Amino acid sequence: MTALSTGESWFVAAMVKATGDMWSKGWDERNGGNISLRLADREVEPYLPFWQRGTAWPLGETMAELAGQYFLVTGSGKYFRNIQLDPETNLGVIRISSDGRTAEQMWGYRGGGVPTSELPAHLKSHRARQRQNAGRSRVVMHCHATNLIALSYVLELDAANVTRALWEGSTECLVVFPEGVGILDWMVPGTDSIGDATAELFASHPLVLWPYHGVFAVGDDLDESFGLIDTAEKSAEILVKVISMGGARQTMTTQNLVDLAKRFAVEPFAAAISLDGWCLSKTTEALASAQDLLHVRQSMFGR
Ligand code: 2HA
Ligand code: ZN
Repeated sequence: MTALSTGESWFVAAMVKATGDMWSKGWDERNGGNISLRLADREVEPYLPFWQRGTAWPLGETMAELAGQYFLVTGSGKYFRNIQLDPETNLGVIRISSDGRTAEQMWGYRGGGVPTSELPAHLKSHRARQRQNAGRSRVVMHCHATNLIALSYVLELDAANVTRALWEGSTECLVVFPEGVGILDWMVPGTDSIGDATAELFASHPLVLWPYHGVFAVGDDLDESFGLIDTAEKSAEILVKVISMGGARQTMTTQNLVDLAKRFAVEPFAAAISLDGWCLSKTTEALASAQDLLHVRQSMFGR
């Protein structure tokens, strides 16, 4: 039997393309970002004779529902910009053991690598989506999209408000992510708790914002999850420019958004469509007016 090279598989090629594009976008500095892609049994079958079960990493929580599933996952501490140079060192395939307690190394992570530190968030999110759509969502993608992170410092951090802002930032947004963006409080990354909180939000949103950190997306494939982040990030960039130019002087109305949803037959996130625009964080406004007062006092009284 001639050896079938996993490095030349469609799934490794697709991951190389996605991570290279994400690096080029500036979303994945250093070892920032991580991706998991679920592989169907029929897709791994031709490669199984050439894989060898290696290290078994214990999972924080038993994942019985994912038992026997295969995932292509970026390696912990690995740089997206290097994946194209050496996929077998920077990526790996894991199989969730039959008892759901460990992730077994099947391919990759050459030289002692391990799967991403965000593996709990990935696996819990896959599980949540599988409960919902019988496994159609095969990708969980995380990165440090610059403008989405920047917005998390100024927008009122509420799912409806952030969603509404992004919808108004660009006309295609409501059509691309009608279910809106979920948002967490700031939490320590790489933990079971942030994984649980993220997975819970994926039950109702395809995008989840981690304030001051980055964004998570789920999608049927790498193109879809990349496209979701790309669209939201583009809108965030526009909003950053608009806010930097002193704020919007005109924008889409609620009726415009309703008409858009009707034309493209999507059901928009009710809490966001019922808002009358979006707002900056009250804390920021309070801080800004306190600073203004201070400036007035300083200019009037010299102290
Ligand atoms: O993989 O992005 O959140 C590094 C990270 C952790
Ligand atoms: Zn991160």
